[in-house]
Amino acid sequence: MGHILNRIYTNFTAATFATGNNQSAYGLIENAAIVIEAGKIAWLGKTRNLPKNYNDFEQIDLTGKTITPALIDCHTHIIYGGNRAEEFEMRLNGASYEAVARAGGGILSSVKHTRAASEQELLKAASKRIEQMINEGVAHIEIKSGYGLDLASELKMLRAADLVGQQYAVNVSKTLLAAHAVPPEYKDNADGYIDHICNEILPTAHKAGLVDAVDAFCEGIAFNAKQIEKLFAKATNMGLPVKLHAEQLTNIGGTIMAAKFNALSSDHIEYLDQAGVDAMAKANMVAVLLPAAFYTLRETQVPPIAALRKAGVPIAIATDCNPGSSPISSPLLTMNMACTLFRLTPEDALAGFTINAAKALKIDNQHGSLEVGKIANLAIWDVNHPRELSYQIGFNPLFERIFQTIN
Ligand code: DI6
Ligand code: FE
Repeated sequence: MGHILNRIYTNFTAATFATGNNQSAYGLIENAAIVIEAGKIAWLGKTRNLPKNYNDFEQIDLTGKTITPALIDCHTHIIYGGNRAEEFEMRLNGASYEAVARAGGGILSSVKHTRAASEQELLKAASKRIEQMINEGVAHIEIKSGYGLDLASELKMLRAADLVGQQYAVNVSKTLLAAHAVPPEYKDNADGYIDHICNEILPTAHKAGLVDAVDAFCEGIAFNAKQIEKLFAKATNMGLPVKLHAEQLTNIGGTIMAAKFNALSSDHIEYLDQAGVDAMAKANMVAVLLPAAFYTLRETQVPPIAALRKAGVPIAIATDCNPGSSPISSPLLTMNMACTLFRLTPEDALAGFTINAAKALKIDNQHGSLEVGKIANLAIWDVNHPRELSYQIGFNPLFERIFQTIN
């Protein structure tokens, strides 16, 4: 890992994902060179065309290696207290859903442990997961709250997320997901809890500078579209972008509602229909697919990928790192799952963790592709071709991650 202000790399394969005249798969450039100047990409092209005016820059030969944009995980719940290994084991020993719930399992188990932990304890609990992501070339993580479900605990989670960005060489986007589940204090009163989020949690968290976006879980077991619409109206009035967990288990109209607010993304969307796809395209939303949650829950309904492609909706992929439905900290394994379970191509999977993830977080003006003027956050891999990143399982070929401390 290094932060590098001025340097030249030569003789590698570049997966640029650049828009414009390079329309080859991956935006591939073979025998590429890149000039990093003041932490940004100053030049990129064939090594033989390298301009002479950077003669005083250190130059490093990367023959046999591949450079991609540093990875971006655009959907995680990486901060939480405790874990759910016990209920995982209980279920595999034959315990029913009710038995697990009676033993205190499920989201509310994570809520209990998250409420009991201090900010520092939450950070420490997440450290191995964050290090794993960084070791796989991640430079930007989106982190959601949603295991606090009260004012103090939601703020604590967001502050812990903030600390991740301060204490690790990684950028963080903070998302308020107070509308993740109905807390015990509001049992049978989801409307009352939504009001509490609108009137207390959201304004306080926003005032503290802790909210980059607002998310919610639209599902029979969480909140309906009408309840979330109220929250999204409030967020939009405050100038905050919204995004949604939608159509994961059923279709209750979440994405169509979110599109009315020009949401950044709709995430999961296994049960999205054509009208939902059309609404996403019209609202310039990104589809965030979460194959590790699909895998863990042993789902069978695959997201409508052909329809999304046809409508031109960009597809991002993310880990959904969380203690219940997606206990994974590996973007590379997630990319493999996207290919094997969803039949995405290796190019789609890598685009999903770079340029399209950047679009889902609205950071694509500075991140997500190798293009002149963008910040030089790079992943250098010990592979000959970017397709190898999705192909190998349980294998991490990262050679070096370049992370700039500029913004
Ligand atoms: N969808 C999910 O699959 C997770 N949250 C969400 O909104 C479940 C999170 C958990 O079980 O802790
Ligand atoms: Fe999630």
